[in-house]
Amino acid sequence: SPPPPPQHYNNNGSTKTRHPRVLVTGSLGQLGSGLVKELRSMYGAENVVASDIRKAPEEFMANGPFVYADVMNYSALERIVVDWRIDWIVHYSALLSAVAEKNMAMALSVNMAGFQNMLELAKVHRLRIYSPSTIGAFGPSTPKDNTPDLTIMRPNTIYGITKLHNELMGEYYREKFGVDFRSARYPGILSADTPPGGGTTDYAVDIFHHAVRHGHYDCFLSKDTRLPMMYLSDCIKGTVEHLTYPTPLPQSVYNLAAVSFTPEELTKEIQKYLPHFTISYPDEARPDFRQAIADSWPATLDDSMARKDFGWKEEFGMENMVKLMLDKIQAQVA
Ligand code: AKB
Repeated sequence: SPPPPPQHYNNNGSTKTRHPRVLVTGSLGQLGSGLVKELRSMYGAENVVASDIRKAPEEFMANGPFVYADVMNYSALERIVVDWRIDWIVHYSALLSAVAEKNMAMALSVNMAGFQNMLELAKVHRLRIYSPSTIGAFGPSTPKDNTPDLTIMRPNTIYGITKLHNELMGEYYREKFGVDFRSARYPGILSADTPPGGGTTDYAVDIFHHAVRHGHYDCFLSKDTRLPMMYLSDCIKGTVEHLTYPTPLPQSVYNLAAVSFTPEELTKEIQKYLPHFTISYPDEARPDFRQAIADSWPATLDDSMARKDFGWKEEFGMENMVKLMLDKIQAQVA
C-alpha cells in the first residue's frame, strides 16, 4: 500500500527538510476554505497562502496569509510565487458547468487562460501543481456506467471542454517539461457550510437547505438523473493524499468517486429524517438547461486506479452523508 504523506518537504534535493509553501487559488470557493484549513494544520498557517479576487471574511484573514490573486495576470501571480517562495500550487479558480455555459467568454479566460498561467508558472519555477478536473470532462459518447480513467472523452459543454483541455495540457507539460502536474476528476461535492458555485450537481446541496428550511424543494433535474457525488471532507482527504504523495504517480489524472444517486433516491433518504419533505421535478416537455449537461455525464465512475495508486478510500456513503448534512443545516437554522 502507498506510503503515508510526507511530514516534510525536501526542496531541490537538499538534505534539510522543511514544509512546502503552498499557494491556493480560488480559496473562498466551496472547496478552497476547507483545503486551506487542512493544509495549514499540516504545514503551519504561514506555509499556506490563500488567495482569491474577493475580500476574505475576518476569520479567514486571522488564520494565515491571504492575498489577492487574479489568475489572468501572469506577472502578478509570479510576484506572489517569488515573494512567498511558493513550492506547490493548488489551483481551484474556475467557472463551474452551469455558469460557464452562460458565460462562455469568461469561462474560456478563467478556466483555460488562467490555468495556462498557473501551468507556465509551475514550469518556470519548478512547482508541483494540483488542479482538479471533473466528471464534466466526459461527454455523451462516454460509457455511462463505471466510467474508467481512460475512455472516450468528447465533452459538449464549455466547462467540460476547458477541463479536458487542461488535463491534456497538464499531461503535455509533465511529459515535455517534467512539471509535476496532478489532477483528479471530482464528482459533485456536498457541503453544508460552503455553498457550491454554479454547477449542475448543486441540486444535491440546495435540496438539504430547502428540506430543512421550507420542507419542499423544486428540483431542476429529473428524478432519475444519476450522478457521482462525494462529501466535502472526503474530497479534501483525497486531494491531500494525492497532492502530498511523495513522488509523481503513474497517471497525471485520476477519477475520484464515492457514491452515485438520483434526486429520487436522495429524497427518500432525506425523508427518513424529515418524513413531510416533498420534492417536485420539471415538466418533461420543458427541462431545465442543466438536464442536458447532467445527461452528458457519467452515472457512476470507476476510480480503482486512485484506490490502487495513492490509497484513496472515502469515509462517507449515502447514509452517513445525508445524516451529517441534515444535522449541520439544522444546527445552522436553530
Ligand atoms: C458542476 O456541477 O459543474 C461541478 C462538477 C461536477 O464539476 N460540481
